[in-house]
Amino acid sequence: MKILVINPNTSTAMTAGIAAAARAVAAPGTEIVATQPSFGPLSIEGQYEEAFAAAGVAEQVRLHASLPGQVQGVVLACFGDPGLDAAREATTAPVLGVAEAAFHAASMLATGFSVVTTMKRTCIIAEHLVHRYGFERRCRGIHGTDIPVLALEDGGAGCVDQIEAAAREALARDRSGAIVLGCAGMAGLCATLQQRLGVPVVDGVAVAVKFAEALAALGLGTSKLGDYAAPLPKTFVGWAAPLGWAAPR
Ligand code: 2AL
Repeated sequence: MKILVINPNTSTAMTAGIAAAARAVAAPGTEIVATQPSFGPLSIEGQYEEAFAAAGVAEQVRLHASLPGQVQGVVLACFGDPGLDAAREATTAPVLGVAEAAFHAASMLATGFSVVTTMKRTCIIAEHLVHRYGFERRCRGIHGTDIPVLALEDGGAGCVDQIEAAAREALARDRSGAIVLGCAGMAGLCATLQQRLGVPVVDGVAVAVKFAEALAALGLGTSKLGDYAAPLPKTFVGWAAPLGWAAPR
């Protein structure tokens, strides 16, 4: 099966790191196709940037996943899950956001989890996601490290001690049993952190790939009944003109 992994930011180094993390967990018969938007911010650390990232996700889904059977799963590899609902309208494949997938996985591994993320300002965005997905009773804290996303571009080895320290403090302060990594750029650090911390450390990229594989293998895709129905055929203007939904699709 083919899984489209979209890095919603435009850092090609981060796309490569996310692709490697996805391929490391993918089943032998799974092809990972990693991509990123053709426009938008190099990293996503606020809501202005996230607005562009959501449009970039819609662009990539339209280009690579909007025809029936084109891919069997889609993973959005940014912790804000930008454009998740738009992506689900635009494809019949299952679409997994890394935050939503990580919250589900962590909730099956511990009664409560803590999120350790990048810039402190993104904590409120993550908090909105916790509410949106209904994980208020499982998420016991969201902790910013003020590590810039692009410091994780090369895999983030230089940041691992700081993330470990924040995770230790979170586990103790929140009385949590698991850590959710709050940035797709942290994917390559997951095994090291789990080994050091001795608790489940959940990287959303890995669990989203495995959930996508499982749903696709079960023949499950995004519902087209209701608000995830395909977009209406419509003319788009300006730079988005090629991305409008065409009638025969
Ligand atoms: C992210 C992420 O995963 N990628 C990105 O550019 N920003 N999220 C975050 N909380 O830093």
